[in-house]
Amino acid sequence: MAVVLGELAAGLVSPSVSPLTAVGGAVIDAVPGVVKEWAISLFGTGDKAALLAGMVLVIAVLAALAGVLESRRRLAGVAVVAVFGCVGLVAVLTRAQVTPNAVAVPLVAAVAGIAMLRWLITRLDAWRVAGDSSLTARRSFLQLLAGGAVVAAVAGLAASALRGAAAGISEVRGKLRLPAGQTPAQAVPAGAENGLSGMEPLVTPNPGFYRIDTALSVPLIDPQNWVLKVTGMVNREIELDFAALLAKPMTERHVTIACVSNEVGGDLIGNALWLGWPVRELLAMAGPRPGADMVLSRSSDGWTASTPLEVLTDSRDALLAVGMNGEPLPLEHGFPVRMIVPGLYGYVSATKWLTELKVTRFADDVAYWTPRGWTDHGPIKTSSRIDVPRAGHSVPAGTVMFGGVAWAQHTGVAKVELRVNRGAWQEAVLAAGISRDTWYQWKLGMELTAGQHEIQVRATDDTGKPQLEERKPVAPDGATGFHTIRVDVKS
Ligand SMILES: Nc1nc2c(c(=O)[nH]1)N[C@H]1C(S)=C(S)[C@@H](COP(=O)(O)O)O[C@H]1N2
Ligand SMILES: [Mo]
Repeated sequence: MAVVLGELAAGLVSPSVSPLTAVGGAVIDAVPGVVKEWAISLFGTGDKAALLAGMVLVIAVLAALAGVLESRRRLAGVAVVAVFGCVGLVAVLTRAQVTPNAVAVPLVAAVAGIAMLRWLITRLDAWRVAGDSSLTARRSFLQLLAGGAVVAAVAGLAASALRGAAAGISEVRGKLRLPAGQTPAQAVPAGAENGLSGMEPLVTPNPGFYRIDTALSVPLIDPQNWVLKVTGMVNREIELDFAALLAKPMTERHVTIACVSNEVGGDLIGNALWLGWPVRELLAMAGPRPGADMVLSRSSDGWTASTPLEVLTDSRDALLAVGMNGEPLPLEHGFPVRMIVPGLYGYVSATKWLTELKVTRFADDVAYWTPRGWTDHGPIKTSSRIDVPRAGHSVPAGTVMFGGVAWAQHTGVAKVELRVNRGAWQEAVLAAGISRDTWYQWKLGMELTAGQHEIQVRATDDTGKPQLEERKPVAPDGATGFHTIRVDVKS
């Protein structure tokens, strides 16, 4: 009941941070990289739901513990609830979005929890003294228990309705009209899709786009209140609001972004049509000072990424993106503004809910993941994936069609090859790419006899560099190895 009242109070006075999301956020920040990797590999994009379920379980156990302790010894259970409230308070204080109001919330929750615990124990004691036969004593305890449950349920509904004020931001987003790209996207060439059934779409639809971030609740930013600050080693600090950003000449680009936690053959990668203003234009207005070599981008919830200044100022069209596949950014993909940088993993470039660009040096500043076991630079590694047929499926003997994707962002894919049971490499038919910043589809028909076969794929980039064969884990800078599947060929 205390936790739910806390969420309700937060919804009323500090929507940006609640005790539950603060504790969850602090857990996410505190767990070692290996645990994060393990969570992502086990739960994938359901990692946040899994964390919340775990927290509910821990809260239930603590509540039971507080009850048992308090019924044995006065104030022992109260102490558990008080410590629990302090944990919430400390977590709230560590959040970037903390406000004076937010600090009061865990205190209110703890006081409510302690009061409820004391009432319950008093009535339980009265029931004990009166003896099991006393129906009134028993009823009085059970009524309070049921009352608490009802309060918690109603408060929970109210809190989620307030959270639905997210709906307010959704509505603002729904009404937003984005300008057309003055520099339109490259046309998707004919034959960019290999035509095999079972392939992922060449351009990933927004609802199916992978989501990875440390935000337990999606930051809700009204574009009216959004400003981007350019700070640090610049000749002129800049503040840009949303209307000013939308008035800039926009560029549209297909870019395939990927997560450094993507395992070989994994699905933490997607290709979208992004609309935005090139970051280099904004940086040119600010005028980076000599010696600067990095831009530390920051989100409204305090997450940061370190991107080489050079990559943001060269001709690759790193964008301050406002649009994704013809719509404003979805809330969970960074509404209203995020960065999209061709060629770099998301953790060093793709800051969602963007609020600040600090021009600085790698020697002076570190980004969120750097002290957690990941490198400060993160170019995407050339890789490839087999999507058809699905691993483990059986297919009839004869010509078996294989298909998949390959990527070498900002360099381009030159060729894709497959081999059966570690035999000779056979070159696949590479479809036309949209650009070197996007993935390419490929296909290859191979004659296979009945039995189990191991199929591997590798891509070679446009400079002639083949994808690395050595199997390496995702930390510290991205997995390597060949995607390997087994197919069962039936005679
Ligand atoms: N604010 C914020 N931006 C973030 C992150 C984050 O945790 N917080 N995660 C990054 C990582 S690790 C990746 S892979 C991409 C994923 O972008 P997507 O969720 O839109 O696919 O966002 C990046 N931007
Ligand atoms: Mo990522």
